Amino acid sequence: MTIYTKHAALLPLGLLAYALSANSAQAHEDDAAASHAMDHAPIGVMADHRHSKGEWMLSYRYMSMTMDGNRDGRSQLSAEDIATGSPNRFAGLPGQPPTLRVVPEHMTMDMHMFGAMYGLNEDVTLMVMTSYIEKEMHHTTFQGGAGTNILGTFDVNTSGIGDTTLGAIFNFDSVLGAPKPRRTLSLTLAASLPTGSNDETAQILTPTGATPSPRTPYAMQIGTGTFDVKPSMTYSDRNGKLGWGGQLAARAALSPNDEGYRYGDSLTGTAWLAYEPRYGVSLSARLSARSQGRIDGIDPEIVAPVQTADPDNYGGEQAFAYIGVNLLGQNGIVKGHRLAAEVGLPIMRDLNGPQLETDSLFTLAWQKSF
Ligand SMILES: [Cu+2]
Repeated sequence: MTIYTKHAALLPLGLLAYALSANSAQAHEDDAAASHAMDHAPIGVMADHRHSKGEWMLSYRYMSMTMDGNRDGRSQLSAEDIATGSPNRFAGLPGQPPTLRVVPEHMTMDMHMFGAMYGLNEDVTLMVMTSYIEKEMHHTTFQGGAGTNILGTFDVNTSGIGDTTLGAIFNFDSVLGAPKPRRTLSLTLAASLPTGSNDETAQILTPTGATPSPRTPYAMQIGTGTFDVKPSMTYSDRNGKLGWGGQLAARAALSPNDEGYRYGDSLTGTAWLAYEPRYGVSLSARLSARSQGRIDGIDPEIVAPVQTADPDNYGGEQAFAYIGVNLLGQNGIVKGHRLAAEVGLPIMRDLNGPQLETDSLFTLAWQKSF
């Protein structure tokens, strides 16, 4: 619950901006050329909009994800279920028990994402995005090779610069036929570059009580180590105070990384509705669904009786529902600044498990064009 306390403390910033900008709002209401809060998709959607020729945008997003408890497929598993019933793929190697004896029970990921966009012309917007990522995973270690005696618990923390995305967003509005002022269709072609590390190490507690510091499992690495292609297609439209849109986005690694593996390909679809109760404010509801494959290949340095060390325990199908708000400041120091927040909760999780399940997603962001 501490994570919600932290987020709740940030929300007054948005309300402050709203209060400061609440005056001359009416003046822009009927101006078709004016920027609207809903010109941007809900903030959890990336590469959703374009910029005019010569226009820059800088952005900062704080994104947080919490995971608590495990599941396999759609069924939840307790730590004891996993310690006694989930086979260890490394069983038979020296010191490796027949079942998983170290169980991740809780994880948080905090991401600070920095982005820039630039309108090359009316048809092409360039973008670059990178991040600083912090991960924490809490584990329980069961004693020896069998039974449910708990030996102890330990936390693993990793952090660092994440992978970097470079891309271009192309204007495909004309595909939709006769132009409408607020209707857009964009095709994004982007590449993810492996600027994040994938050889992080951390101290662990083994079932025998040893405390070595091996390479951490895949889930605790910061980068993918691979060059990925990330195409996406985004549609948006509006009519008066109501807006809607959708995006289909894929990601695929071109080849295995230096350690011998690549993350599974993913496909994400999302659709949203937005409502503008007053100028400068947009409220949104969004659904997303994502499918991702297992890790392909294996890092030979990652060997441990823990689910996260098994490349097969990655990927699956998940769907989330979100509510969000976009604010576009009107006056004084917030004029032209965008603030946005979005909270997501799971509605379906079918995981290649045992795997930690995602329980909440949160994004808070600032954007400014000039
Ligand atoms: Cu932008």
